[in-house]
Formats: sequence, C-alpha cells, structure tokens
Amino acid sequence: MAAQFPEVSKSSSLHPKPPGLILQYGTAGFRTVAAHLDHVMFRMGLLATLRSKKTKSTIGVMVTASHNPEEDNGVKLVDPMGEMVTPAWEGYATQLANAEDADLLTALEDIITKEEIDMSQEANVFVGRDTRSSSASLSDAVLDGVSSLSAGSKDYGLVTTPQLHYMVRCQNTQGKYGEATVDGYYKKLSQAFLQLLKNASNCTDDQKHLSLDGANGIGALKVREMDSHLAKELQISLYNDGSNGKLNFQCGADFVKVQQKAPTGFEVKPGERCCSFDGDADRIVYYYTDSDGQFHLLDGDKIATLISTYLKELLTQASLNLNMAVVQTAYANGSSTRYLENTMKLAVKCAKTGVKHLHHIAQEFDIGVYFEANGHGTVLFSESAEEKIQQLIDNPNSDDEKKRAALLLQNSISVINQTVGDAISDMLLIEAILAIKGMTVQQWDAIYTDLPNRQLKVKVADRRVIDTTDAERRAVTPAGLQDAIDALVKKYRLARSFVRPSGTEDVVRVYAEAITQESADALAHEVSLAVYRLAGGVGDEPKPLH
Ligand code: 16G
Ligand code: MG
Repeated sequence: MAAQFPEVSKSSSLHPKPPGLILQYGTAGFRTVAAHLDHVMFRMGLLATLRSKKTKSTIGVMVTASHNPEEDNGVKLVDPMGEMVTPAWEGYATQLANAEDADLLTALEDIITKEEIDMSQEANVFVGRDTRSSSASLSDAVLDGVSSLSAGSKDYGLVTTPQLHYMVRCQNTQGKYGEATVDGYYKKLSQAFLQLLKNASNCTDDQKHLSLDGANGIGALKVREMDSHLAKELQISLYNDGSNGKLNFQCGADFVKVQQKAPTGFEVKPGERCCSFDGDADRIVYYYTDSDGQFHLLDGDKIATLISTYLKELLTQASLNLNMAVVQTAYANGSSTRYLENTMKLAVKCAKTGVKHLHHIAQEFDIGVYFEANGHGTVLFSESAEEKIQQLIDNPNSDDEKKRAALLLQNSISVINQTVGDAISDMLLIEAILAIKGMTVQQWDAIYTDLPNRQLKVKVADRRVIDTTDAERRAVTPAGLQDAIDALVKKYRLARSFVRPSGTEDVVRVYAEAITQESADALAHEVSLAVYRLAGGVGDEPKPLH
C-alpha cells in the first residue's frame, strides 16, 4: 500500500518524528514547545486533506499556541462551517501525530479505510498562522503535508484564529457568510458596526475611546489594519502591539484574568475603558481602574450579560418570539448565573470547559450566547431566527419600532463572528452596545457584583483519577472526594466549589467562591487539601493562602 503515496513518504522524511514522542490533541488542538511540532504540522496537513475529501469542503488549519509563551506553538483544525473539528477526528489527529515514521502510511490508510474516503475527491485546505517566530516554518510544514497528497491550498499568512475560521465558513457557504478575504472580513464587520453606531446619539469622543492591549500578538496587527475601516467611530489606543514587547509576556487576556491586574506596558487612566486580547485574538476581557486605584475586571460573564440583555431588549421591541439561552461553564461567577436567571429570566445552561462544548449547546437555541469566564465566546443564531428577523424588515406592515429593532438585530448578527469567539468582533459588538445604551464601563460593571473567588492548582500523580459529571460540577471519583467538598462548602455562605482535571496542563484545578474573599480563599485551600489527600497529591501539601 505504501507505494500509493510516494510523495507522502518522500516529504515525511523531511519532517521526521522524534522517536517515542507522544502528544495529545487536547482541548484546543496540539500545543507544546515549537521544536517538537514540525512532524505534527506536516501530518495535520495530511489529515486536513483527508477531512476535506471526506466532507467535500474546505478545511482550515491554524498554527498558534494562543496565550502560551512565545516558545510554544500549536495547531487547531477547523471544520467546514468554521467550527472546531469534530471529536472523532481529534482521535485520528492523535493517532496520526504519534505514529512512528515507519508506521505513518499505515496510520494514514487506517483513517482512509475507516472513514471510507474517496481519494479521487478534490481537497482544499486554508492555512493561517500567528506571529510566533516558529509559525512561518511550521505552517510551511502543514502546506507540505497538503501538497504531498496533491490537494489545493491557500496560505492566508498572518491572521487571527477567528479570521481563519471565518474564511473557512465563507468559502464553504459560497460567499453567503461573507467574502473569504481579510479585507472582506474587515468590511463586513466594520460596515455593520457603523450601522449600529447610527443608533447611538450624542457619542462624545471620550466615549469613542478605547485602550487596547494586543498581547504583542496577531490581534494588534489586525486591529491596526482594520482601523481605517472604522471611520474614527472607535478610537483605539493600541498598547503591546508587538513592536518591542514579548508575546503574552505580562500582558494579554489570560494574564489580566488570572492576575486580576492591568498588563504591563499599559497606561491605565482612572475610569478609562480598557480591554486585552489573547495571543491569537479569540479571547477578550475588559477592565478599568477606579479613582481609588482599585482594578475592576469585566470578564466573559460580564460580557455575556451585557450582550444577552441587549439582545433580549431588541427581541422584546421587535415582538419576536425566539428562544434564547446563555451557555456558561462551571467557572461562571455565581452572581452572573443568578442575575441572568432571576433578574433577566433567561435560560442558562452549563457546559463542560472548552469552546466546542459551549458551541454545541448554544446551537440548540434560536439565539445561543456562549462565553467562558476567561473571555472566549460568541453568539449563534439559527437559520430560522435570521429568517424571522429578515421577514420583519421586509414586511411593509411592521411598525417603525419593530423595524428598527430588527435592523439592529441584523447588524448585530453581521458584526458577530458566529464560527468561534473572536476578540475583534466581540470588541466591536460590546463597543456598539455601550454606545447605543449610552452606558459607561462602570455602569456595565455595576449590573451585578462578582462573588469573591479563588482558583488553585493541585499536582497529583495521575489527574485522570478524577472523573466528573454534571458539566464538571461534581466529582464521581475518587470515592469520598465529592462528599468532602460538599461538607466544606456547607461551612461558608453563598459558597460553591468544584474540581476538575485540566485539559491543557498536568494539574487538577480547584475553583471556589463565597461571600467574602477570605472564605473563598479558605474554601479553595481546604478543597485543595481534600484533592491532595484523596486523589494522590504529589510534592508538598497545599499551604493556606493567608
Ligand atoms: C483551552 C480552551 C478554553 C478552555 C481552556 C481550559 C478552546 C479554544 N480553548 O484553552 O476554552 O477554557 O482550554 O483549560 O477550546 P484547562 O482545561 O487547562 O482548564
Ligand atoms: Mg486563544
């Protein structure tokens, strides 16, 4: 059989696998030190080609390690509608990446047989990359894989992760979703944004100003490119634009969220609206500092609340009966969930950590708003929701208020990147909502008050001994752990805690929230101790925080 793919054998020898190296297609693709990834990239070029033949569609491959350090890299596959690749193929990705060189063709043929792939079918692969110094040669390795199976490809070069997802969807909908070019992306989003802003009266220059931390990554480059499309309706001061700082180093959305402080290289004036992207611009968080110098974070939960409240108001004004839900994970602050359910009367669903899980649940609704607390999220609209909105706009009998609301909904849909969380798109939507509502960042922050919380990590011998259920909110194994957590939670007011094995690091993550920071810290520590004792902790016992 090997004779069938002479080009694959030949090219593969240029991308040898370090013998014995085992990697896993994790929550968001492969991710590790860049030096270990050349063979993985070549093979993901092969796999994307097979997936393209199987789906008779264009498939995307994005070279990035998101918020990881500059020295790392990674790769994610993008399915035909711009969503993350389907789980069965994540398994194939792992098999293919881990086959020793001599077994590569067998591993390839195994997938072809299992999936009954017609190798005469044409294939096309879109490739994009972030600004890491290793990304150019790694994306060349992907392209080598694609061409060794004689498939077509387009190299988009430097793009954000969500831009590549967007291109794939545009291509596979024959342009219905938009034009599959970076310029087409800017035009679609900015035109919708400018339409939305026509509904914002008396917006001062102060309100139009936003300070943005680009994490020294691709997002900064792309915001600069887009700037001329925004007609000064959004005036961005760009920091950490990559001109001298290091990617993700003491900056970016992950740093800000985890450290709960402003990035370095960033001048935060009191009261000023600021935001941070992560290294591949698929996450965003907002923040400001008050007159006492106190830092305030507006994370994915606050963003989901702002967006869902705004959409609900428009649905009411348009008298549109569409079912809408907000999808969160167990990390969502309890105050946000309570506010959405009790005050906004919205359906709230809880998904397992990882964008694909939230995306999947959001698809079950006419309008599914999904956000992880870390700032990754978007809004999905069903085809029938989009049709109903269009009908209202086209109907000569619709009154002005309904028509206005329907047009706002339609332009909001156009600003949103429905394929995946997109920092640029989310930023434009948030900025438009704040402008339309005449709302300051402080007023947005005041919608509800976050419960104090704490996240800790515990090292254990094998984190797989922890198995969870109920969207990771309860531990099924090891025996006794959940009972211990339940008993600890009972000691504190408004408390909640859960533990889960990380999908990206060799640790168990502990989350706790409670009425005061002291109780949240104490609870997180006590739960960490329970994990250490019951789940095979290694190294020193966790120490109290205070
Ligand atoms: C990945 C996920 C992110 C999730 C995080 C959890 C995507 C694109 N990214 O970065 O959504 O929050 O993993 O990491 O799915 P953890 O399992 O280490 O807590
Ligand atoms: Mg990212």
